[in-house]
Amino acid sequence: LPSALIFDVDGTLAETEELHRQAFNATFAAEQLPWHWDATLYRKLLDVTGGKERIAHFLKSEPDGAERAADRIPELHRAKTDRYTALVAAGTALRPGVARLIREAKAAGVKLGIATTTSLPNVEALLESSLGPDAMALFDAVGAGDVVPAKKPAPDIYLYVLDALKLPAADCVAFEDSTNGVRAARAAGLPTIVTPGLYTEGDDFPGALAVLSDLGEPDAPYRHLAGVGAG
Ligand code: XBP
Ligand code: MG
Repeated sequence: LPSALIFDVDGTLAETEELHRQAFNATFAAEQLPWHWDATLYRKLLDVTGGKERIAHFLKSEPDGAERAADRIPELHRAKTDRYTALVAAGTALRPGVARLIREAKAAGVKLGIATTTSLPNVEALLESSLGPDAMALFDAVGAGDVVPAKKPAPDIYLYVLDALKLPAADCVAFEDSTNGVRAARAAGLPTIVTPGLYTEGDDFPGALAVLSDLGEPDAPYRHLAGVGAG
């Protein structure tokens, strides 16, 4: 077995990206900003990871929006995080097989990590609403948001988590749903299993160990983990 499983959050643990989109749009509307991100535009905007970075990138294509709002990004993003955590706390299901994999890895003494570009309050809200109030304690290392300066596809967040786990990349497995995520994990040296989701179906995942519809098939994770790790 691998020594640790390291999970991406959005799209991998749960289909949260629609809730992020909703939270961004509700925040723009509440602030009387004339922006609305439909699903087609949002899919393109996901090329830029991180909510603050995503807004800044969007503003480059808004001729008069840029000057008006650029200095308000941190404030807008805080309001978006408040909206998103409230949406998630109302109840969000994990993707098939995720809870079982976490539970069985824990029981087998395999360590667990989180490596995400999303903000820490969002991770806590998702995990506590889906796995219970003590969910964060299941994880031996959590890397989220601005804890590293360069977000995915840079490897930094995965290197941060590996450093916290004190494990070599080759002994661990990363779980991702996006091209940016796979690039980050592979650049950190991690074998990476991909479960594409709503916003990443049909994308390319160069270097992935396996691309699976989800982790729900009884044998799926173990079939692909069998040859990986320190054993
Ligand atoms: C996905 C992202 C995040 C979220 C928004 O992260 O790109 O930016 O869309 O989160 P991952 P914030 O799949 O790596 O978890 O607004 O909190 O940045
Ligand atoms: Mg993701």
